[in-house]
Amino acid sequence: MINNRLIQNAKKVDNFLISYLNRQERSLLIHPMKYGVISGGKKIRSSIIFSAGKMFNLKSKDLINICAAVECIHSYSLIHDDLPCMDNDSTRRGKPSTHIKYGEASAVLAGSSLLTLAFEIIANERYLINSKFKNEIIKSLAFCSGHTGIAGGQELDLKFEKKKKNLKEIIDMQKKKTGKLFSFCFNSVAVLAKKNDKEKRILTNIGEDIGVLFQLSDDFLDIRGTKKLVGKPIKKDNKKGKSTLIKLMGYKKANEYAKNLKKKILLKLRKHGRKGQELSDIIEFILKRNF
Ligand code: GRG
Repeated sequence: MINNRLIQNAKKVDNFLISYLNRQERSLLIHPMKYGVISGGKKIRSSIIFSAGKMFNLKSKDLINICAAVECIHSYSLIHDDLPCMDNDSTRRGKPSTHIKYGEASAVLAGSSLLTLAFEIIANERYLINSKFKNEIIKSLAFCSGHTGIAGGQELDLKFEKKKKNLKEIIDMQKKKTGKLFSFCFNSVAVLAKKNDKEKRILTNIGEDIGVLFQLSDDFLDIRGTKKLVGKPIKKDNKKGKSTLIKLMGYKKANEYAKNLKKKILLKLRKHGRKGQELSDIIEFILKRNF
């Protein structure tokens, strides 16, 4: 079952991060960093990396650093997203947000340290992949995280609040805010699988589409989820005037849009046959999930 696979993968990445951080010099920020990144969250981006890697027979030992780096960036973005100057949320993953537990200054610093840790984990000399691939992966992670990616998308998301935005503007914002990290997952797998530029583009586009699908399911959960299962406050998008596809087209049409997007993604994965099955199961999980 896919849920068990997600749990196993999350544990694998948690264990990697625990031993990685344990090998580092102690610092005051280790606690808020661990609090923000370990033992919490679905770590679905890591499962996507492992399952996309299976399509090309990649070994999990060659993917684990990329998974850990992605989870550091993702958790960093959540720690900063919860801050009072951003979405101002006091609960995350069923626990007090990092700034509630450790204070704002420590949350900012722990988030920033997770960002830099992500790059260190990939650049690390114990990560034995071809150095040309390493460079390409580091460059791609920077592109997806900064102003051309997650941070840029977050800026748009905040600027779009209480404004009327069209479909193209909302999709563009979501592709950056949520999609870019998913497209990084695919691009890094494509690099390690020695794919050509055209194949890389096809794979990174699938990642971006998965990001939009994931954001849609996150927005559905804001409406129909429970705080207990989702682990964060719900029914906030409407209050904040967030520009979502649900706000633009209504729940029913947004649901149709999501189903069609899911079909489109699954169709693209079909050419990988049985090797793409686990990834297809994750795509199904994304729309069905209640956490
Ligand atoms: C520069 C990386 C960077 C960040 C600063 C705050 C910020 C800019 C970006 C926020 C991006 C953001 C919060 C996107 C939302 C993506 C999303 C739907 C998150 C929920 O992901 P899940 O469900 O969370 O995978 P878990 O808790 O399971 O890890």
